[in-house]
Amino acid sequence: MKIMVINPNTTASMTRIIGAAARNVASPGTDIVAINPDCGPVSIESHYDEVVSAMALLEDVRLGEKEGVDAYVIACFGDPGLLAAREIARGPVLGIAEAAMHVASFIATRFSIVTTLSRTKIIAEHLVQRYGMSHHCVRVRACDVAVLELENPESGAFPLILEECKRARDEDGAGAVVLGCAGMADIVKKLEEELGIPVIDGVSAAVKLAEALVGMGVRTSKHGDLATPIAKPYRGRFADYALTERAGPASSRPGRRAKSTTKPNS
Ligand code: 2AL
Repeated sequence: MKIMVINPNTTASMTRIIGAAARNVASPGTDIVAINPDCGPVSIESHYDEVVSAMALLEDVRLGEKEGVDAYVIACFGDPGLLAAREIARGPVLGIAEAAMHVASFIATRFSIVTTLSRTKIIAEHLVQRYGMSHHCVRVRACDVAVLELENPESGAFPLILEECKRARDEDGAGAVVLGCAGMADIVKKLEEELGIPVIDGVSAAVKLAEALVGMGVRTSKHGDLATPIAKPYRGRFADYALTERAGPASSRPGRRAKSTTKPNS
C-alpha cells in the first residue's frame, strides 16, 4: 500500500525526520511517500500558518488521488486541513494529533501533551476538546521551543522537552506523553529511556493506524459532510482549486510540490 505522509510546512530537513520515523514503523510492502509543499510557511505555529499551509497540503492530496495513494498522514500537530483533506480523499486521512491521542488513550488512562510554544499549546488544547479527549488528556504543556529550533543542536531543545515530559510524569501523573510536534519524531526513544513511560509520536501512530484502516478495507465515508465538495467555480487566484463534478479534484497545477523523498521501505 502507498501512504503519503505530508509535512505541511516547507522545511525539507523536517520532512526527512518525519519520513524516517514513518519508514521505521511501516510494514514491509508499505511505500511511504514523504513530501512537503514548496510554498507556504517554513513552520506551522499559528492559526494563520495552519490555514495557509492547508492550501498546498490539499493540492498534494489531489495529486495523491490521481496517483492511487491508499492513505494520507498530515504530519503537523495542528492537524491542518484534516477534514477538508477527508472530503477530497477516498482513503483514510490521519492527522498526527488525533492519531497520537487515540493511541495514548489505549495504553494509559491519562496522558499529557508536550508541545512547542505556548500559543500552540492553546491550539492543542482545542484539539483535545474537538477529539473528545478531555477525559484522557490531563494537561497540555509547552516547552517554549520554536519548531525550527528543534533541529538546532545549539538550542538546548532536548533538555527542555525532557524537563516538561518529566513534569508530565511526576506532576500530572500522566501514564504516557504525547509529543506535540512532528519535528520531535526523532527523539522518542531517547525520551522513553529517560522517562520510563511510553512516549507517543504522532507520525508513527498515524502510519500504523493508516495501515490498519487500509488493511481493514475502510475508506473515508462519502455520506454527509465528508462527501466530495459540491462542484462550483472558484474565482481569481484560487480558480484551480475548484473541483469538477465528475472526478472530484480537477487537474492540479504541476510543479507545486517539493521534491518527493519517496523511498519504498523494504
Ligand atoms: C507543528 C508541527 O508538527 N509542525 C510544524 O511546523 N508545527 N506543530 C507544533 N505544535 O509546533
